[in-house]
Amino acid sequence: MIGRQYIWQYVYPGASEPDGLGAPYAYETMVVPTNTTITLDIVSADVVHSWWIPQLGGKFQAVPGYHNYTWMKISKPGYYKGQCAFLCGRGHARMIATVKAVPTAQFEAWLAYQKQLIAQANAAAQVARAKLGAQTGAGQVENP
Ligand SMILES: [Cu+2]
Repeated sequence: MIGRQYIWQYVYPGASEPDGLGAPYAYETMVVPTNTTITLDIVSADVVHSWWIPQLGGKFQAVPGYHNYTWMKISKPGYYKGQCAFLCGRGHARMIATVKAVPTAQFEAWLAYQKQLIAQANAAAQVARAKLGAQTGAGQVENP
């Protein structure tokens, strides 16, 4: 989980590249399977934030340069809503957080779809890079 002014990003395991790229991710809403222990590695990209969803327990700070860890296990499917609980700048009030808990099969389908979207985007980028690489002359732009 990455806190940044002014949005929460949730990066799931499953990076296809060593630098972490290719991992499925989501903003604002973290989709999780029910009846499963979810471990969270909480970091910040800029300033201190605090992830707080009252129905799921206490506040967890995202502090630059540190990792904070917690876990949760949700039995009831549904939406759990919260808000950044540490004044982090002008957009703090808009820094909302939601956990969407769904049955495991639904979560697996969602995750597979996210991976598929990333694979499609990577394939499209590869085509675009090849096209750019085939062009001659610096700064030459193909007319669409
Ligand atoms: Cu905040």
